[in-house]
Amino acid sequence: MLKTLHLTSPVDNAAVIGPWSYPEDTYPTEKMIFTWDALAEAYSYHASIEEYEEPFTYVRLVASNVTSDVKWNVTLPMSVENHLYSFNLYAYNINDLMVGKLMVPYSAGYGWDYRFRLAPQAVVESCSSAGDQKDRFDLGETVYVTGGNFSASKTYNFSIVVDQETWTDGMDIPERVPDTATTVSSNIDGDIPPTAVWSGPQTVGEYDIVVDVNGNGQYDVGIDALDDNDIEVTAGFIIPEFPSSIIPPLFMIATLLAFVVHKSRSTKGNTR
Ligand SMILES: [Ca+2]
Ligand SMILES: [Ca+2]
Ligand SMILES: [Ca+2]
Repeated sequence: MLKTLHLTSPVDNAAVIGPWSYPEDTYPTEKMIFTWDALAEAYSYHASIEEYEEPFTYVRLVASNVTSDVKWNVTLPMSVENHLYSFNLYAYNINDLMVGKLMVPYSAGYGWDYRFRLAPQAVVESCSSAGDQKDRFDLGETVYVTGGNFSASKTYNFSIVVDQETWTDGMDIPERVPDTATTVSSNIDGDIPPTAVWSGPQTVGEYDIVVDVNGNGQYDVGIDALDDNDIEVTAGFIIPEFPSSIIPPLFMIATLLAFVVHKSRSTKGNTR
C-alpha cells in the first residue's frame, strides 16, 4: 500500500498548491530546503530534481539524493527562462519496496512532482527621471519608477495603490490610483528603465507600488515586485501636503514665532 509523503518545506502538500502542473512557485534563492514527515515503514528516501523546458520537455537530472534523513538541502542554479524544476520523492522500505510517494494536489487534480522555479526577486523602486531612488514627490511632480530582475522585453501589470500597512501573500492587489500607469515594460536586460508612471499628480497621499509579475491580480511574496516601507513608515513613496521646498521657510516662521512668544513672556516676567 503506497502512502502519500507529506512535504513540509518549501510547501505543504496538505494544501492545494496552485493550478494544474503550472509552477506558480518561484524562489529567490539557489539554496532549497526540502523537508518531509517520516514514514514509519520507510528505510530510505529517494529525492531528485529534474529540469524541464516548458511545457513538458525533459532536459536533465539536476540533483539526486538517497537518504534516511527527512531533509534535503540542495543548491541549484537559478532557472533558465522558460525552464522549471521538478522535485520527486519516493520512500522505500528495508526490502527496497516502494512504500511512499509524493503527491501534490493542484486545483484541477493531482501531480506526482512539485514544480518550481528559482529566480532573483524582481524589484521596483520610485525614482527621479534620472533613475535615482526618490520617495518624496511634490504635487505636480512626475513620479518615475525603475526595476530589475524581470524577464526580458516583457510588459507587466503595474499599480500605484494607497499605502498598505501589510502586504499578505495571496491578497488581491488593491485598486490602482486613478490616472496612474497600468503597465510597465522591461528592456532586453530585464530591467525597467526610468519610466514615468504618474504625470503631474494632484493627489496628496502615501502610496505603494506593485508589479504583478505573474499577472494573477494577486500579490505573491517572492514573485511580485513591491515598493513598500520606505517613508512615513510603510509607504513606498509619498506626496506630502507641502512641497519639500516650502518646509524650511515654514519651519523658520514657527521658530521665529516661538522665539517671539518666549521673549514676550520673559519680558513680562521681568516687569513683575
Ligand atoms: Ca501576482
Ligand atoms: Ca506600504
Ligand atoms: Ca520607494
